[in-house]
Amino acid sequence: MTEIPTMEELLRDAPKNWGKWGDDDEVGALNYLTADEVFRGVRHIRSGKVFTLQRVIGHPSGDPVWPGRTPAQRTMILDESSWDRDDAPQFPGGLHYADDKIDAFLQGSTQYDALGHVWYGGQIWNGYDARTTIGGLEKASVEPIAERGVVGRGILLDMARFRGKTNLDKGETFTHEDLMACAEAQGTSIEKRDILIIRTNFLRLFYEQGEKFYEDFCEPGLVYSPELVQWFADMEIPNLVTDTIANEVTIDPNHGVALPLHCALMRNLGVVLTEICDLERLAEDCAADGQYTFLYVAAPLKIRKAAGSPVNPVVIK
Ligand code: UVW
Repeated sequence: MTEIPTMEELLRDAPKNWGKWGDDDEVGALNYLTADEVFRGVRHIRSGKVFTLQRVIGHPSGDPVWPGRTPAQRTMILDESSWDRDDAPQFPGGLHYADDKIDAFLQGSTQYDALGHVWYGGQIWNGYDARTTIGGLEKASVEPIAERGVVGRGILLDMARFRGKTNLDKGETFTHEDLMACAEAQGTSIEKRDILIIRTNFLRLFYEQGEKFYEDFCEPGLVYSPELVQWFADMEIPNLVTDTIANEVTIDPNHGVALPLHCALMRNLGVVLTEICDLERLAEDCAADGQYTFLYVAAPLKIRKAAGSPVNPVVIK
């Protein structure tokens, strides 16, 4: 077997947007989403139909997470059974209420990754020292993304439907050229600065298979090539949104490296990644009315120093 290259070797000549938006930038390619991009998205609202893209937390069949993470746990703190207890708080007038909390990986449900979420070679997005992640991200955390919000023209690329499948298979790959062909088959085209929303419906298998889903874990998705990375740079793609856990084929079949696009897109170009979305209702509607472009709006939570945040993105058609 040929030797697996390091990320540094693989991405030695890869393009970078470091410094493009200043030495102190923390939101990367989201800078492309100017007011003009907001209006371009708004011009694609036709019917006023609204779709939310978050997967429910607490699905009866469990919640899909990246191996090693655990699904969010919700705990009831106060409910109707609590108020007879001696230690229950008392409020004048007989007020009772329900309280609960969740213990959750910030990347353990539909989520925005901060630009400082992945790195190699000791540097994160914009060249910041990776040691700034110790104890919490001092640079390129999710907070600046949450502060600015994400609004622009979204385009659904229904790769599962394009390939005539219910869902893409384990390890199945596609390229930027496939995305363009998919858009064309849908009667549209990918434009510069579009927010790309890719449907594989792969997580259907998680709900069907449970723990077996993690055997030989390899999600389908975009596959690394220098041409694909250059295309993302040239197209000024601000945000890549998918319905898989990690937005790209888990192990690049050509080099054996795990998640190289996280590094090439997020760390080097500042493309923001959004994962674990539920695109089913939106995809059904797009197939029915033939409208695959729309206004996309998302705001992760403002969590200081966090590497990611849960989110419920909204699409308006
Ligand atoms: C990793 O980067 C490991 O996971 P994700 O981007 O899916 O949160």
